[in-house]
Amino acid sequence: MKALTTDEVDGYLAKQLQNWTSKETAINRDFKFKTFVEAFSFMTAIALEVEKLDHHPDWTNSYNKVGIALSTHSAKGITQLDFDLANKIDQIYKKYE
Ligand code: H2B
Repeated sequence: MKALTTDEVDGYLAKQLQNWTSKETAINRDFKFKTFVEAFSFMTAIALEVEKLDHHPDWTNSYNKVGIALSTHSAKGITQLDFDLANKIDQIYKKYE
């Protein structure tokens, strides 16, 4: 899959994914939870989805915080797959908000 241009990425973020920002070659969002268990449960739900999609996040976890960066390693940039996954992750997060 082909990497999107900066303009394409910025356009998509402005119109459809306002909670995400682009930095270098990834789109990013930070999530916060009440507890570590909630944060880890969120990560577990995402893990099951990304295995099905065969598209995986780069992420960090510190107690009740999860930071997610999405990029398509094989394309060395951001592709439609990253936006699809970001939408899925936002859907999953709704259960915790
Ligand atoms: N995830 C991401 N984010 N980018 C990739 O290029 C990628 C992946 N490639 N998950 C997949 C796995 C590939 O390595 C396997 C072999 O399909």
